[in-house]
Amino acid sequence: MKRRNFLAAMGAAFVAGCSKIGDSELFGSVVDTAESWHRGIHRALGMGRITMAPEFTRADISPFFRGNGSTNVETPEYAEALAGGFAQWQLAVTGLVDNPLSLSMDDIRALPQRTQITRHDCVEGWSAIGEWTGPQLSAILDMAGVEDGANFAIFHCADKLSGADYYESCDMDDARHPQTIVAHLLNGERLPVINGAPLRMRIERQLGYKHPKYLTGIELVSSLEQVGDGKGGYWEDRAGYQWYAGI
Ligand SMILES: Nc1nc2c(c(=O)[nH]1)N[C@H]1C(S)=C(S)[C@@H](COP(=O)(O)O)O[C@H]1N2
Ligand SMILES: [Mo]
Repeated sequence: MKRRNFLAAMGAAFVAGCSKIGDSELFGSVVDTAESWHRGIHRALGMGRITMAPEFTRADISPFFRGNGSTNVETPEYAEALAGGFAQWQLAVTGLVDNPLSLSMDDIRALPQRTQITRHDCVEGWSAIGEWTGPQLSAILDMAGVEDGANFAIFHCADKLSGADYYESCDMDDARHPQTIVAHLLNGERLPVINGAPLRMRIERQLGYKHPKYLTGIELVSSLEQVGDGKGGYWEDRAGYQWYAGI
């Protein structure tokens, strides 16, 4: 059964089960909004285990991984960075951390690496399978030392879409998930510009817009309200896309 259908079936079973206790406090708090319900059921399905996104084989890799949204960064700084092989690119780790970091591409490549072949699902109705490599975000967070009170990771990007900064965020469960990596390779090669060179997030249990490209910074915050328009991401702020886009 496809995971999504499974989720829908479990959701229906859950609602059916809960309608018997329809006015209990638990029911009210869990189904407060469709979104917290989605997050709740997604997590509850894990039954305390970490749920992994499906992984595929090399034979499944799409011949071409299209670019979507921004497919370049239209600044002189980016053009210069590209020309220089991104040797000067820095990933800043800031906010609620004991040791703010500024990591070079060499620093990123020197960390233990994870490689995973996953399917990217865009809400616009296309999917592609690719092999991504990079350090787990959890390792970077451990180096920085996350402070108490950090509830979300904000991802800052170099590009603008229609004049506004692209950004995204996730909670600490997704930030520390084993398949959440800071990817610098696609199918064994350095990231193409269209796919977010030199760094992009892979947060594999989430829909495509939750995988920010052209990554420049990771900021640990207590609340999403202080960033952008406060809904946790570029598309969440503008188009009402769900913040918790679990698949
Ligand atoms: N910085 C940045 N990240 C982004 C976007 C973007 O426009 N800018 N688009 C998002 C969307 S909607 C999708 S589907 C994927 C597309 O990734 P791809 O270009 O590698 O296919 O990137 C996501 N991350
Ligand atoms: Mo997308």
